[in-house]
Amino acid sequence: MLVNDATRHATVVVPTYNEIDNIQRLVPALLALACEGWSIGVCVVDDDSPDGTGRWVAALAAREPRVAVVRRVGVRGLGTAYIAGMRAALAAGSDAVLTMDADFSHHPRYVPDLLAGLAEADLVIGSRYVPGGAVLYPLHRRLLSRTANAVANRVLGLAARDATAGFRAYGREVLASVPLESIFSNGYSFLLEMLFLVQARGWRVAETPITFADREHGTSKISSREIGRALYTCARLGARRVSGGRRRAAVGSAETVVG
Ligand SMILES: Nc1nc2c(ncn2[C@@H]2O[C@H](COP(=O)(O)OP(=O)(O)O)[C@@H](O)[C@H]2O)c(=O)[nH]1
Ligand SMILES: [Mg+2]
Repeated sequence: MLVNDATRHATVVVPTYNEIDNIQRLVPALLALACEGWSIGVCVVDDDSPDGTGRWVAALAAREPRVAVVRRVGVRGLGTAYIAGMRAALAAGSDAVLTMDADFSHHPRYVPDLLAGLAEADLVIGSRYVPGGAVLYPLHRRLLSRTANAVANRVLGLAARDATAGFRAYGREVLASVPLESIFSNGYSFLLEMLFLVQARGWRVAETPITFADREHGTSKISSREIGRALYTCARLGARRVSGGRRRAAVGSAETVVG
């Protein structure tokens, strides 16, 4: 990863598992973006994709300094992939870290909006559910997403309307403040837990509208097990929220409960 001192640097972390047809178009599209005041790099975190995604990115990274790849063997998991990419981006000195799917559900054209949002917020979410946002998605996935958000907002008190969105921009300080190694959730509930921890620390969270399209190539890796895990995450963090509230009331303090 190349970090230019003159402008602020943003790294886009893209977790991949069997995304060869998407990644070959996504990385060039990200590198071609013009974002005022920012230079852009990409860090792909690949879990030994059988279709050669990691190999292709590694070959590109060997000749393109704005591209990095983390190749993991013998592990799978979206949450730990995000963490590996975030750590690599922070270690490279990035001022902002974005996360997005490889599959063009999260279109690169919104990256400048997410980065611009960091002027006023510490975490910016590319949101389907704020005015101007939209979802081009099959009905069952829309229902699943809406339900997950409704539960997350109620149980966890998350303020964002799209709390499960993986299209995000984090300021460096926000990520540095969260004990990434202590995040319990893997898979999709990682996103809920991350937002919960960011909000608990009092960071400013904003949403910018995006139109979310169905993936262009390949297949979704979401499984019914993930849905069960997300519900478990809500219950676990919800219980922590309630007991934290009781603790606060007992000591009569208004301080933010951390973690
Ligand atoms: N490294 C890694 N990436 C993953 C894993 N599971 C999913 N991904 C990637 O994470 C992103 C989101 O997954 P996706 O299948 O698009 O989920 P959906 O958008 O909810 O259907 C995609 O870029 C996937 O390739 C995993 O176990 N490891
Ligand atoms: Mg996707």
